[in-house]
Amino acid sequence: MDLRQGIGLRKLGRTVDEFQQDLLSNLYFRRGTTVESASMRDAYETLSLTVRDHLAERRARTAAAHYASNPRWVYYLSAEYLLGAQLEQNLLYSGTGEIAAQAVKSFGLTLEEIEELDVEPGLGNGGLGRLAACLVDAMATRDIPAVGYGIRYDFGIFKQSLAAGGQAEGPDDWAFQGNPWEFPAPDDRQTVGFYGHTEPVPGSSTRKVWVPGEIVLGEPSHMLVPGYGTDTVNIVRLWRARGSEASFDLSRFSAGQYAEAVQEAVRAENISKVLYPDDSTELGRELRLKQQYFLVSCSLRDIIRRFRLRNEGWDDFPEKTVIQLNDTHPTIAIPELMRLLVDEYELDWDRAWSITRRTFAYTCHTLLPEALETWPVHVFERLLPRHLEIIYLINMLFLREVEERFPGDVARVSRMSIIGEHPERRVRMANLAVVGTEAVNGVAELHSKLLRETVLNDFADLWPAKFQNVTNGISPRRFVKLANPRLSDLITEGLGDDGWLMDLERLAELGSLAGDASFLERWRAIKRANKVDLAVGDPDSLTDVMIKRFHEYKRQQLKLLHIITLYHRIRANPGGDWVPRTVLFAGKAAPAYHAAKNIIRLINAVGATIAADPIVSPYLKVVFAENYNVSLAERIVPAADLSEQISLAGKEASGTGNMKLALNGALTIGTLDGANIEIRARVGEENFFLFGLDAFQAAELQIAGYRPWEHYERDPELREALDAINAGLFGGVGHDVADSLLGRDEYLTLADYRAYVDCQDEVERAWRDQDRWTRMSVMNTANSGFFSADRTVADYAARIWRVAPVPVAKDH
Ligand code: 26W
Repeated sequence: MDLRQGIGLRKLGRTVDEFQQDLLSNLYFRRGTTVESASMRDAYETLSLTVRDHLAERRARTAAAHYASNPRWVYYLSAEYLLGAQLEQNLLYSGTGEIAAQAVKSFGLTLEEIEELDVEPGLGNGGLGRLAACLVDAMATRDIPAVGYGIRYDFGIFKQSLAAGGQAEGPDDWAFQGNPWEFPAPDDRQTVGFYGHTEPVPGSSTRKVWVPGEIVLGEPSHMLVPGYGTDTVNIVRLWRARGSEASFDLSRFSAGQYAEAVQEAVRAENISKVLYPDDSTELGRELRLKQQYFLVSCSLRDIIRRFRLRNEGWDDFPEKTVIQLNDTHPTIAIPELMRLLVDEYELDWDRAWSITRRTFAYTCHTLLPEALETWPVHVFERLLPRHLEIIYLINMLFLREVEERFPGDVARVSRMSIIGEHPERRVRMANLAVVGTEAVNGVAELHSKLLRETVLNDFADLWPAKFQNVTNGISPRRFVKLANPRLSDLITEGLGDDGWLMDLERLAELGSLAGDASFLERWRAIKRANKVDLAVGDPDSLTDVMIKRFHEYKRQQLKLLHIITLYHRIRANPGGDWVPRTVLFAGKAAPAYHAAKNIIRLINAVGATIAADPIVSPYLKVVFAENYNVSLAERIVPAADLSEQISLAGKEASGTGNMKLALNGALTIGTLDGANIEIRARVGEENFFLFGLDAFQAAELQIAGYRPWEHYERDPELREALDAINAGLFGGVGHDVADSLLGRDEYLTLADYRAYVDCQDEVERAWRDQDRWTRMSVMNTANSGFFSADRTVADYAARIWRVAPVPVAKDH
């Protein structure tokens, strides 16, 4: 029996009876209890462990295949992962869904009631974190050897609740009851240093010894990332900070100084205590940089440990390793690899730099200047003194290259410098990321174009070939198959098999059914049934959905102005033939982002006013679904008729909610921003509701001088809406929102108001012809196959990672 190949392992139940046996033995042997005294928690843990075993068995064969083939690895470094609830996914990916349902039934339970206990690890804020989860899912599905590295925050994204219509935040102790989906691996602990000073190394001009002032431990635990329709199971390895053994001061404890005795351990654990809930504004908190370095230091040591298991010389390192930086958050990895290669492995600087540059790639996920991270030099000096020295040397050699290429162009040199001088000396992480990587990509065509032409233009001039685009994608398994089983079954029936789940462009074949009346009837019935399940409003009303983080550039405030306009129109003509509409908002605002929180408060105030209005409420309903997360998205997306993607053109890097909604047959009303442009190009202009300024026009208007007041004066409906807010019509709430719109209106909300409202009238005209609407809906799903994360990963693999799939032998 060759255990290394994992062959000959105890067979896992594949029949209902065998699965029942496995459940019982796990209840006894791993939960230490019996059926009689088992709790629902026991049922959840037992079922999870039983399903996990199926994936772990595949994991063993995957690890064996990867070890044998010594492949080129993709390491995805991300400060955030929004993995979603695991049980339902793993039942699907392990192919045990049916037998599990039967087996638990024999214990008088249903999968649905057990899944209630399946919390989702909310280890992310929004788009960036969820994209990371979709990409690691697609890497496994494409048999790409990969590891996702992240931080195991004790507290994830805050729990949102509404208090008096405003957002209240509560701690998210997601693993309070434990987490059956992770494998702690304390034996792979790493040590991480902070603070301290550096000392020269006699005889070396580049090497230094760093003497940290503080040491913490990084303890990993990994979660399995199964591929769909394949036996590959990759992992996500999440690091948790622990105090070193010596961190507990027994003498102080026995002296009764209990808090002091544990303060060092607490200080250490604070590093991975909580996720920073900001998704667009860098706060520059030192603890955040500590988190980023903690993630990077642990991960690079683990990557090097894995490399040296199968490889000798360092020159192979960039051949066997590609590290993708998910935005600038893990960029400190570049000077950290230099420190390890030069200081610890004693490579000379140039060789180390050549290895480092060829190892890393950087994905930028934003265009907002305030989201581009820069750290005060004095913070770096204190926290990471050796890294600052290395950054200075990298910068000096880099600027020499710039001066050679653009002689005398002092302004360009200071723009490109990794160190910004004014108003204070700061380390520009985006500049460092571009200088220290082989490839830089945006996440949608417009975004990548704007990166090349604006934010990173100087670098694109210097290294044009380095800049790429890889348009985002989503996992069709989670956001179609699991979220919308009714639609998935109809698609599989229409296409003849479920191969589309791994080859999403096959959805195009649905186009031929768009003219089939009975198919359209069933398509419409499924949407209605999903709306009944969601139960937020009249299932026959137009379900108008805006689900995403709150930010002024995403313009939830514009949707609000439309709602108030409808309110006035209906009150002005109570008997009118109005299209019943349910507007559903969901999303969190960063706790310190007061302008966004004011918009949430006004949405709920307007919703309450409408609900209490006997004239309007029969036609219009505004709902705010609390605590938006991956699981809630899976419930809302299948029930949406209209997808709101109304950001100011040039601001939304890509969007991924737009893709999920289009794939589930929602029609998009949107601007020419991010991936909206590519969605419209693929689904057809006739199947997309376009409005507003494009990115060029918006920039022009801001340069030319924008006076929002003029739109107020010129447009009576707009004036009526803003006056209503200022008159306190909605519970006296919203003055701050109205003031900012009539003041700066930084995101041209008033400039796009008229075009948006007129476009919404177009939407209503289309909705009145349900056959036409349903055909448009089918064409959206049919032509959105491009937005599969599998295609996104195939693009990264071909153009940036240059990796090949490693097949995993099927189980004998
Ligand atoms: C420094 C604080 C901070 C934290 C997170 C700044 C910026 C971020 C993220 C980059 C914000 C984010 O999630 N960006 C979103 O990334 C998605 C995936 O690529 C895109 O689809 C969205 O358009 C983009 O807003």
